[in-house]
Amino acid sequence: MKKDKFYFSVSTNAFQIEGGRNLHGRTDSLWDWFTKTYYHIPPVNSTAREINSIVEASDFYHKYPSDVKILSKLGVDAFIYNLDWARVFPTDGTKINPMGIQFYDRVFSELVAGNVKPIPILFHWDTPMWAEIKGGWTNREILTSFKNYCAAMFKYLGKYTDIWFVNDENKSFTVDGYLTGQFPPCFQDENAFVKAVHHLALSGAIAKAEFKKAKELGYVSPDAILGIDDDWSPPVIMAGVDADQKLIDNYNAWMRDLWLDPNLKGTYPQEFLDYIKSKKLDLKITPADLKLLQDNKLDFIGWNFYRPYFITSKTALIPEDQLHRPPGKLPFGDFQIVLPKNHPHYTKWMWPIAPQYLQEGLQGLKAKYDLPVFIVESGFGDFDDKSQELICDLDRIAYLQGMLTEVKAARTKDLNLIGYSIWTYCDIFSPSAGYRKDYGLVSVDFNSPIKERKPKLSYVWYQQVIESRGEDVTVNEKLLVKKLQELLKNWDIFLK
Ligand code: BGP
Repeated sequence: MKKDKFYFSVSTNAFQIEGGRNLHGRTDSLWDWFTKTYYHIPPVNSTAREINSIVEASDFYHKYPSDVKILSKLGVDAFIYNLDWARVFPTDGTKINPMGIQFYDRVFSELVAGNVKPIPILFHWDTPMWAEIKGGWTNREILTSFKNYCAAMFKYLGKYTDIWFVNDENKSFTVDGYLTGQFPPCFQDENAFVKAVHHLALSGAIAKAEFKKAKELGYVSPDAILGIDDDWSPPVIMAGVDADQKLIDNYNAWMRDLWLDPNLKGTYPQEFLDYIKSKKLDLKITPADLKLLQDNKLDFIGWNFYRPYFITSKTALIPEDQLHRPPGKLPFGDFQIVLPKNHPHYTKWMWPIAPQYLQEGLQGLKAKYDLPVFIVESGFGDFDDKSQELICDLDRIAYLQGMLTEVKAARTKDLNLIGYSIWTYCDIFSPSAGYRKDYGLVSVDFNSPIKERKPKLSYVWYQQVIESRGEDVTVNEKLLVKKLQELLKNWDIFLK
């Protein structure tokens, strides 16, 4: 990987963008089961757009030739892409689907031809159903299948890139999939939770062992790097509540260390080990497991930074009129997450807007791990008005301007930041809000049979930022509108 190269990037995820869910040998993943089973009808107070299936999603499966051209035109250095395990291994942990490999081979070769580095992520929540019916991540057997999957992806795609991740947000997948039950596989089972956490940590070590073999076999370049990704939201004690380092440490043990330490240090935070013991949970972390982790540490950190979390102790009684909603409690830790009314900026989905914690987060990661950090996800979910000829997503630009201003400052300091990737390239299926929540720099008309693509104002703004290599983060609306009008006038048929 090129030293002191900084990557401006965008990221996305197979089950949210690809569609083509039943084509060319592919079979269902957890997210096909979940979206088919729990057909979302928007809640009464929701915005208007229907949420429906991911059978087509943004149809990247057919549209990728246009998308690669649009990415190349945007000028990004990289495209972070969460791969679809079930497309490549549709029936079991051994039989490879040639058309699954062929799809990703085509996408990656076109990206490289367009000067965009593909940065693959191997697993992002979408366990293949053939694995799930055998217990999925609660069953250690999945690790043999995952090993084969890693080996195949490094073999067939290793020539296209020297930056890889094993996972994207094991925390969201396990907490929401095995504790709160909000996301698939929709369990509320602490035994299942701790097993999934541990087996996912081991999957990172197994991926690294396969990565080393792939280097020996010449499938992957010797200086390629393999990372672990997590969505740590830096904790902020709610204003007016006493500072409490013990509370901060407890929060970080559960919301950062548990998801990074096993694969970067080969250890678990004591809070997790105590939790298993005190609840008499059915998980044995053997010395051999710890040795596997220690012998196969990952190389760098993927950080999904959208927002900080405002917190208080779990027992604090905060007057209801100071919060937008009742505190959010997790079934572990001594903290609760709050939405203080005295914080001025939130998104429509009540995600705090506070880019100033980007540098604080980098300082925290440097102090703890001192490894390169690639911001893998960071973006603004909104309900864009797509009825207009020009989609002037000024709120998204304001959010991104805040983030890229912090990125610009962070890069003048020794904070190990090697890349910043916007979530997301184009409008896609949102796990929490279906097609009602837009994150794209490029709009997708989900009602058009060809899922037509059209650049938003934020696309033109990010083009400007990248052209200046991150120096010019100003927002001149008139100029941006003019540029967007120009771009749309020549929006080539092959880009639609
Ligand atoms: C992250 C996920 C992404 C994306 C993002 C936005 O946690 O890794 O896949 O979904 O959140 O979330 P949402 O679309 O639910 O707002």
